[in-house]
Amino acid sequence: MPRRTKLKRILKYAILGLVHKQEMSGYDITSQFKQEIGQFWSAKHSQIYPELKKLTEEGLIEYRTSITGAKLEKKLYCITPKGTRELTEWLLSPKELPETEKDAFMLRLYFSAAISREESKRLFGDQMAKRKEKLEHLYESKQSLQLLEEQPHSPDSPQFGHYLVLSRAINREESYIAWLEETLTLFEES
Ligand code: FER
Repeated sequence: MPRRTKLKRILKYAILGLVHKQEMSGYDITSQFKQEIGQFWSAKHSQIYPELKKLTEEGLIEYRTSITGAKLEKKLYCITPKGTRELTEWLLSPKELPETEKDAFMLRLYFSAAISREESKRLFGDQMAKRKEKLEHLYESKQSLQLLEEQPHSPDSPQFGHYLVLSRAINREESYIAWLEETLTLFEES
């Protein structure tokens, strides 16, 4: 129960962060959760619209209505000064370390005495292939970021935050793969 409240609160800041960057429709915001942000912080379509309504009622965001077609209206949201204050307050108040993320692969390893060495090796091989695929995707994202801007690694770049999240993900996956490779050699040796 407390966990759910916490997640909802974080969604609030994710939305504030997005509309702080630029004016966005509900659809734009949902798309962001399907693409970039969704890679490390997922949110469902069904959570986003109620949160937008709530944030509007709280005066943290506001919208103007834009007419796009003959009858099509869409709401374009932007952050209010009060919303910006809450966003920056959240950015500046780091909390305790979150619980270690659930990892089903770790759980399988923990109990792997129940399967044969060959089967364990297959489990590792499968994990390695998936991690390598993820790493490839991350490298591609990093390349796109560099195409967008020459110096995303500069703290002055508007893409710097994106670059940091991406470089941390690459660092994590490279290290994970190195550990998988190292562990596979243990299977070969004994
Ligand atoms: C992105 C592509 C992938 C991105 C983040 C990720 C921030 C993945 C992050 C992770 O696995 O932690 O464009 O942008």
